[in-house]
Amino acid sequence: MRLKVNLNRIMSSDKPKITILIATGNKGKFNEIAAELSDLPLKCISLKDLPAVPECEETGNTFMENAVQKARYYSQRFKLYTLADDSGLEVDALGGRPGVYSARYAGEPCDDKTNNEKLIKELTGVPSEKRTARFKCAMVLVDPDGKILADGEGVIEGIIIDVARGENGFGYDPHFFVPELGKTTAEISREEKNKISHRGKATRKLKYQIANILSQI
Ligand code: ITT
Repeated sequence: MRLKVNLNRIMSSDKPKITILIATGNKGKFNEIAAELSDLPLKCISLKDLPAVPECEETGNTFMENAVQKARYYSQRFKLYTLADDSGLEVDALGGRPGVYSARYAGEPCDDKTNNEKLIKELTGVPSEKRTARFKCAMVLVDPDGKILADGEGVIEGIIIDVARGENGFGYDPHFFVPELGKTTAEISREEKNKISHRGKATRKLKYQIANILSQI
């Protein structure tokens, strides 16, 4: 209850209280996270607003390990409050792959197109009832010294379809079909995706923690 009161008060204040670096090189991710946080008194900036630095290595075995690694790396570089997410697709028929390797599934160099082509090729002959999959997202906010202030995870279940559908979103969205919607996550708006997606769920978990932090500033 106390958290709710704080959240309402915080949301009604329009002057940014802190700047948060959303540390991702992925524009689709940035837009989804910034939209979800847009009613908090924060200034969200991206890596594109800052001088270029070498990309963070991602050597963790879990999404959360990688999210923490990215957030700490960029917070230490820029001395800013930093939010990072690590996310990916787990496909049951592929033993959970591509998982933490989702961004580079097709090997280097790769992009959404080559990653999707590899995914569909690997699922050749797998019937639709065995094409169950999920997007997972782990997200963390650290302070300028790398101390974890907030964290959260989110999941969305779906099925991988062969033929791409929709123009929105990014990554594997055109092949990720959500049975309850009868649509892929590329066929819905950013607002609709945020309501149900792994990233939307993780961002909302952080949002309440961030609002609480802001209420004390
Ligand atoms: P940063 O590390 O710079 O944040 P990235 O794209 O490399 O950007 P990840 O390492 O977290 O990010 O890899 C996530 C990959 O998983 C992403 O590139 C997509 O291929 C896939 N993915 C994650 N969330 C997705 C979503 O909402 N829709 C479609 N594909 C998604």
